[in-house]
Amino acid sequence: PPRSGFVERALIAAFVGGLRPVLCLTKSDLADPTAFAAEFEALDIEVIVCGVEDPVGPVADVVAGRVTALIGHSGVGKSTLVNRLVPDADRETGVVSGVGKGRHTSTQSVALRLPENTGWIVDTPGIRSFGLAHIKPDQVIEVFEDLSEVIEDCPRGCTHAGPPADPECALDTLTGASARRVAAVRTLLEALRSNNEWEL
Ligand SMILES: Nc1nc2c(ncn2[C@@H]2O[C@H](COP(=O)(O)OP(=O)(O)OP(=O)(O)O)[C@@H](O)[C@H]2O)c(=O)[nH]1
Ligand SMILES: [Mg+2]
Ligand SMILES: [Zn+2]
Repeated sequence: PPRSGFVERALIAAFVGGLRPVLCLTKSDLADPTAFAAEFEALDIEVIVCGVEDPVGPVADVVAGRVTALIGHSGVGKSTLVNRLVPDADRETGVVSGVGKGRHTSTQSVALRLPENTGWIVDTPGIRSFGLAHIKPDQVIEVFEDLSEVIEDCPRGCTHAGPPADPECALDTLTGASARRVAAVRTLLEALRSNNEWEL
C-alpha cells in the first residue's frame, strides 16, 4: 500500500524546493487508488494513476520537455514506469519479496533521454529515509498564495497547527477551497513536525 507519510515529506521537499510535484500511483491493478489520491486533492497537485494496466500517455505528457526524477520506495515500480516511457531504456526491475519489501534493484540514479529528445527522466534507487531538517512551517505555507496572505495576521510564534495548539491561527478564518487546503497543508505540517528523519 502507498504510504502517505512518505508522499507528504516528498511533497514538502518539492514545494519548498520550487519543483512541480506529480503523484504517480502505480499498481492500480492490485488496489483501487481513489481514496489515497483523494487525500492530496486539496493541494492542487497532479495525480496520475499509472499502473501497468493503465495507459502511460498521461505520464508521458507531464514529463515531455522537462527534467523529471522518479522517487519512491524500493519496489513501487519506478523502473517499470521508465521502461514504458523510454522503450529502449532496458532498466532492470526487481521482484518484490513481500509487503513493503522491495529489493533495491536500482542502485544508481540514471538519467535517460525521453523519446524524440523531449526531456529527461531520472530513475532513482528506492529511498529508505527522507529527511526534512531545515524546513520551517512558514516555508510550506508560503507555497500557497491564499494561505500565505493570512498568516501575516497570526500571533507571534504561531505554528499554524490550529486549535488547540494555536487557537488564534489566522488560517482558521479561511473558508471553502482555501479551508480544505488548510486542512491538507496541516497534514503536511504534521508530517514535518512529527519526525524530521523518517526511516522505512
Ligand atoms: N502488479 C503490478 N506490478 C507492478 C506494477 N509496476 C511494477 N510492478 C512490479 O513491481 C516490481 C518492482 O518494480 P520495479 O520497477 O523494479 O520497482 P522500483 O521502484 O524500480 O524498485 P527499486 O529499483 O528497487 O527502487 C516488479 O516485479 C514489477 O513488475 C504494476 O502497476 N502492477
Ligand atoms: Mg528501480
Ligand atoms: Zn497561524
